[in-house]
Amino acid sequence: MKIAAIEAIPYSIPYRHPLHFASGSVHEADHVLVRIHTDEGVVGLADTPPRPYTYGETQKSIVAVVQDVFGPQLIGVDIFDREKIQEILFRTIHNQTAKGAVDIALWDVIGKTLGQPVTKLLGGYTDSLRVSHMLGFKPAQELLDLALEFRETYGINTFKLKTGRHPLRLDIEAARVLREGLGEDAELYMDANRGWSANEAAEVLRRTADFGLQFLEEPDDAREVLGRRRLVVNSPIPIAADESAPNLGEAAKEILNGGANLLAVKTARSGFTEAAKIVGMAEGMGVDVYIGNQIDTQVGTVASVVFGAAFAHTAKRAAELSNFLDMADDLLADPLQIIDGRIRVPEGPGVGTGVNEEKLERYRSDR
Ligand code: MUC
Ligand code: MG
Repeated sequence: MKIAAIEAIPYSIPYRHPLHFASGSVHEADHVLVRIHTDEGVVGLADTPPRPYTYGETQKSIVAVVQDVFGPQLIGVDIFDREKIQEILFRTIHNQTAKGAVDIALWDVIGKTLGQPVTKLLGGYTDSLRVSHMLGFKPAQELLDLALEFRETYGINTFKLKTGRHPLRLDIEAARVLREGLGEDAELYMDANRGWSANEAAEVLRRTADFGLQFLEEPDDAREVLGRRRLVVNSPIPIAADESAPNLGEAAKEILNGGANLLAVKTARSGFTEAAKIVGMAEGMGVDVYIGNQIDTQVGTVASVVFGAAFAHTAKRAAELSNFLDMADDLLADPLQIIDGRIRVPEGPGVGTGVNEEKLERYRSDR
């Protein structure tokens, strides 16, 4: 069975609650839906979030690279020749999320063709994941009110606090208010999106030592190698790499360089194929991972659930799966539900990323 056509459809859905963080903000999901058609009429789908501040991609660049670069090389290739497809995709450097979406859409095609859920083809470890919710920049009391509301409504008790503003005045205060208000049982960690210097991060770690934080993600710019290494060596909690480890090679380098001792794995930027390699590499090096969020829609989140639930190593920790709740609407045909703080993997064949066609018509911006 061969790839017959690849579509890259730009669309835009507003956010009810915009998300602000140290490296940018998101007011609307101006994403790209990738659709791959086979010569036998099977269609695979995946969502692509442009994150210019993280990967340098834009909605237009994603559409262009999928349609003009990947499309012509992939048409005619057998859907099961996965290694050949990887070689074609990785001939082009960068374009992380565009490659990720093509890979996930192809897995969707494979699952649908075989009549199997992709989560089982990947590993089939479990049927649901525990959810962690990402809290953007807001005054401390508003953050606590929101976290309490999420706990009450969805049973979520793990929160990632976006930091990287003013470390002493805003970030530490927000963490303190959350810990006091949520109590000892809540899992809490911080992500500064490179907003601090290594010294500021060290100061935050000293002052939050008794807050029971689980880990600290991307505190500073990992390219400042010695500062980052010093942090990792001296930190009482793991230092996680997110945007400093966007692919297999960089993830390996960060661990070997001593720039991180925990890894965020994001299907949006790694697809399933590269993400699985990152997980295997991390496991072999004794490094924990967790499923991160690329500010995903429900379509993107389903892919994270499918992948995260497939492996023991990714299912261990709570996964960042709930930021679609901030969106005004979504394309996913069967809306996701968070019950008792967990999301279940879809049961049907493929990835489960089927979209509502009427909504796609309404939100697509290429007509
Ligand atoms: C995260 O963990 O950093 C914010 C920017 C981005 O690219 O992803 C998000 C979440
Ligand atoms: Mg991050």
